Amino acid sequence: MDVNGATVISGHLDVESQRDLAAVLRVVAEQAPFRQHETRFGKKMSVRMTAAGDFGWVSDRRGYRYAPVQADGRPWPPIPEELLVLWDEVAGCSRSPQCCLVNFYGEDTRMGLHQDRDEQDFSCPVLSISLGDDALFRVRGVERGGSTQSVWLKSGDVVLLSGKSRLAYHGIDRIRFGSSSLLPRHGRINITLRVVD
Ligand code: MD6
Ligand code: FE
Repeated sequence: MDVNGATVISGHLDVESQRDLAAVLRVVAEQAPFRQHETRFGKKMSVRMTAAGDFGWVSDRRGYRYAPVQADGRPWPPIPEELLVLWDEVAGCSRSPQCCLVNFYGEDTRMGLHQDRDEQDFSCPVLSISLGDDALFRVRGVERGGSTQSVWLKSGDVVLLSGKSRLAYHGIDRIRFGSSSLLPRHGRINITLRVVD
């Protein structure tokens, strides 16, 4: 499905793969705990984040940036094999992902409209995977004055921002807390894979 240029592959992962991914992410979170970052304005973001790969993504009063190590100096854990396989299947990119960002959305968590443009090579897509509760995903058209289109993302859906839509503004307006039973305490996990440098 095309949503203002974003490719939404509904139901790409079956429930078993979703459970496997949730389990490998628990291992990632043991080595790199979820954190609620501050923005440069000193406000806490509502999403909780962690990462795997050569780079993670951090934000604090100095602003946001990719970082090769965690705040405590430990390296980020490796990107789980399952995700590297998924990238090879659907990304259509010869380079391997260097950052796997993991966002956790609890009740009343949202993500404002933003562009993913801190990477060097926009010919590589950003691939996202949704796990857990449904989320209202909004994408703005890339044409001048483009209007926004929204879609409810469900657990197991995959989204690709590539080509013309690579720099499209997008965000999460809200989640339907408790709509999925994949995660024991509900909420939503979004995984994004990207090539950074
Ligand atoms: C989310 N997704 O689904 C937020 N970015 O929670 C993103 O910010 C995103 O879905 C780049 C490409 C695909 C995405
Ligand atoms: Fe994004």
